[in-house]
Amino acid sequence: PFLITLLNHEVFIHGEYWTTFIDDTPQLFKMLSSRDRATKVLNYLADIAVNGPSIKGQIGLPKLAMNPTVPDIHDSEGNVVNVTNAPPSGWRQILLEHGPEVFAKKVREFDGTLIMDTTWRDAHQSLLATRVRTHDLVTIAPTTAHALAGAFALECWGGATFDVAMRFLHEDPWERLRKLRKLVPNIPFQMLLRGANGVAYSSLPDNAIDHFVKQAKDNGVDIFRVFDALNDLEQLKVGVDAVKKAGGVVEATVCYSGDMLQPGKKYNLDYYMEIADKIVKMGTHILGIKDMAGTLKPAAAKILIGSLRTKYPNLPIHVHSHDSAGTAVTSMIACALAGADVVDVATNSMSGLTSQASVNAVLASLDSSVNTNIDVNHVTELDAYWAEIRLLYSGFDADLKGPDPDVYEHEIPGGQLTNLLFQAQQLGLGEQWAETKRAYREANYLLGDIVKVTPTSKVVGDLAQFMVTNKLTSDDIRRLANSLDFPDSVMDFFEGLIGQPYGGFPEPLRSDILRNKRKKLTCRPGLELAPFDLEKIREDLEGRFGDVDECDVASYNMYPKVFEDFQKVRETYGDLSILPTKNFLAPPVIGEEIEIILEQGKNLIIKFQAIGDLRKDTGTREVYFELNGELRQILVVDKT
Ligand code: 3PY
Ligand code: ZN
Repeated sequence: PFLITLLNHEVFIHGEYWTTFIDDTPQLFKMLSSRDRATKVLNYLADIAVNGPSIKGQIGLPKLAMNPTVPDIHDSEGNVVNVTNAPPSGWRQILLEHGPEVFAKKVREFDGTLIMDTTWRDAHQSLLATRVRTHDLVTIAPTTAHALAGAFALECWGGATFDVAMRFLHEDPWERLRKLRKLVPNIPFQMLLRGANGVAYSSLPDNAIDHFVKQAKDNGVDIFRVFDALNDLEQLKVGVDAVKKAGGVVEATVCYSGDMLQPGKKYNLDYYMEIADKIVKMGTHILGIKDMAGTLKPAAAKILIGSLRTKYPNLPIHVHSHDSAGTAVTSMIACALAGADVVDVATNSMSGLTSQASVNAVLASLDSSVNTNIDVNHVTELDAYWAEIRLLYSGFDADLKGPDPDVYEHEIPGGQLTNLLFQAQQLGLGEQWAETKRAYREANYLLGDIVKVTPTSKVVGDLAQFMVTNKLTSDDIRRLANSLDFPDSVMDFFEGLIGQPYGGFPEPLRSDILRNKRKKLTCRPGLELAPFDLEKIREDLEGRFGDVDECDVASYNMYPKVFEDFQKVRETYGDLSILPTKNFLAPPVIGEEIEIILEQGKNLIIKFQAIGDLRKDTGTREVYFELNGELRQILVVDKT
């Protein structure tokens, strides 16, 4: 991107540049911010016209060659609902009016089963590599506000969506949140917060977590599902305290790992009841149960939720699951029957496999006398949009064909399962996949049979891939531990940077792996980290990137390098979230007309006309467009 600006700079065009030109010309970046938005979008279109699709991980072009259609939803008399009207009031109004305590109380008192729709976060994180863009969420948001008005919440933020938005989609996660919030004033928004890690992969100083959560709350998040990947309560508490300070709804969560009904399991009913007890003492508005791998069988769900219900009659219980083993619908029903107040579902076309249970399947499976606060016809109508979205993002869809019963053995979380499969498929080695799953199971046991979810799942995955690539067995790892070069995530884990695992670290493996390279932390990592000087960070960012706000500071704190790269891309391409997804993912074809809505009443009509010949001396091409009737040409470096 920087090169494009440089090449379009008049000094360069006139061949008058000097060797320190870039260093001497800081306004190269400044100049970019004054260029009009249209030119920036043209820069992007010109680049992909010459160099092909640019989004990492995409295989092939979208199977949908048009923009998805927003379906109509109908009221009980069969009239089309005008979704530009204000949506019916929902649970968010109760929250705003009465605050988190009363909200939680009313959720508990609700006579029926509520749903949370995960389509905007976990469903696409699990099925489409987290690639669903703001543009497509914003397009369906007004209809969703009407169709799902009675839902407990929409899960729409946090988890992997935060860094993927900046890293791969070149868009600002905070802008996504604000845009959606404006369009959905009635349904609570839920986010996934990784405790002391925020939305990153390891601990940050406590003040950075507080700062991040405050921005999230102020910009639109209502309910925070807070978990720690090792169920390390010290780590969890950092996130819980941050949400309390920010005034959000706390959903402190127990991570459920493996099938607790299998005899001899480390994580059994007693374990979960003990963790839940500590969470309740910590103070939470809602108790979350998070079955990230989909190993919570219906029979276990009945026992676990039933036991929690009996012990905590007044506490709302919210259950999350994945359908990797094919049991999510029955498990969610078992949870509802055992007394869960809220269960997680996804729209049909984005459900099943490694995602959540299908909303229609759950609604159909519940006894018809159970009130779900949801109009089943609206849910069905809404899904037509997502069926098209699934085709639009086909380039990120792993070729998973059905349930994986091996999940009870390897216990790979939903999102990671598709990711690892996708990688194995790209390598084209059928055998590689079975081997990866076996190695994952072995790696888990080597690490001490830990709870596996981001970021600990990455540790297990990295160790598994290390074993497969280097053809190492568990015995080899133990025997050679003090001479092998382990992945960083494995070193971090053994150092204690991700928290303390239940039952402690396996020895002598820990000492052998750490040797004298790393120390052994015995307290939570955040206690060793100096607080961030937020004022100084802000000033530094302002000096480098111009206008920044507190959200930018929070983005930088979570992912410094990703944020810096994102700023540079934005200087060149502007706000790419305004571009329809078809044109974001696929190069334009000659003669194609693209309509971009900048804001209400301000449209760009872009017609792609031609690509010029390659200039051998500079390796560039001119790309020709018509922009609102005027000819525009853009110079692009040909990287093909
Ligand atoms: C995340 O942390 O991103 C997860 O989805 C964990 O389940
Ligand atoms: Zn999940």
